[in-house]
Amino acid sequence: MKIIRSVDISQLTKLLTGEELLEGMSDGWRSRVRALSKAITFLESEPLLAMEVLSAIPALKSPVTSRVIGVTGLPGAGKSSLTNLIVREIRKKQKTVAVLAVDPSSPLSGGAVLGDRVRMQEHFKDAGVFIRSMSSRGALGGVARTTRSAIRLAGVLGFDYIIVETVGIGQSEGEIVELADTTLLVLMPNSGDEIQLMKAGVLQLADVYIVNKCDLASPARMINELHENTAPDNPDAWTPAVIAASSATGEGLQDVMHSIESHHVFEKTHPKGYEVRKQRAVKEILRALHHVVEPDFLALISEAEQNQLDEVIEGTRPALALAGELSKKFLRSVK
Ligand SMILES: Nc1nc2c(ncn2[C@@H]2O[C@H](COP(=O)(O)OP(=O)(O)OP(=O)(O)O)[C@@H](O)[C@H]2O)c(=O)[nH]1
Ligand SMILES: [Mg+2]
Repeated sequence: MKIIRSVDISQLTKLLTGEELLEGMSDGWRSRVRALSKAITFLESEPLLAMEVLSAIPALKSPVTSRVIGVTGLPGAGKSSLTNLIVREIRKKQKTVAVLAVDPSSPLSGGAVLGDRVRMQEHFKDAGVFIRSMSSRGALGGVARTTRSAIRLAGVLGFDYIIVETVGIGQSEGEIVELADTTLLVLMPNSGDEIQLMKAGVLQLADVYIVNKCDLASPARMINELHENTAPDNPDAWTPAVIAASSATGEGLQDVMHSIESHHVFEKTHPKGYEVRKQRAVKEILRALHHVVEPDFLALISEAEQNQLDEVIEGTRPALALAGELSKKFLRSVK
């Protein structure tokens, strides 16, 4: 497949939809999965082309029905171990699942990636499970752009679930909330740092809070703190689930599965759920708009008078003022 660098979009589409098989492959599904993996490699190396590829893939015009579940939390909280168990439950119901493990750290560390391999190895041979580690490699637009594109591509294959594991608490978690239909935050008992964050309101982002490793320490204090700090102000809004769990013993797993399902039903049927999905869509469109016009605006900025740029650099002209002028220029040019 020659999609690395020179993008043959129509071929990529055929490979992803199974209309064409990869050379030497006879199994349609496995060929599609391999094509997906190659396409993600391409996205990682050429994130700026992602939008172009995505908007050109006709299959994307058909509805993408995969449910996207974000799993986030600090390093070592047990995200991969828990994901492994969730994948097992999904497979018991004969549903398919793609796992995208996003490592925002240096591609050289490889720590989390290795962890994913070990933690999820029981599923590597299962054709109904696609597991892929992704590194952001300092990509322009960050983890979010590549991940978002990878989710869309996996959606073309029609996975029932797409699980996105990301390390973080705070900023990157904000990103995952925008990408996922349901976000799980995996915490550890007795983590003073996390309790501090919670008090600062940083944690009011997830839909399901999981205090993992409760086989090692009592989760009681953390659970109480979570109940106190995550209750919504609006009684109509989704009340986040707070669950004590252990990926070592399987405790709490059924509650996690149940909460994922309840949250899905809430988003699909409750008026507030509609609001949340609408806000997510608006944000996604805004981001997409940004990506669409970015090349034109970069060109405009490079064409701007040197003295105008210098004024912004020196702080004598607000960037916002120049941006206003450039956008007027842009609008005149399209008229
Ligand atoms: N005792 C106990 N150990 C656990 C539990 N969950 C995970 N672990 C262990 O904690 C370590 C980290 O687990 P991972 O699942 O790799 O955690 P992670 O959040 O995916 O880690 P990163 O991807 O590196 O951020 C591993 O040694 C696991 O075996 C648990 O519930 N109980
Ligand atoms: Mg992990």
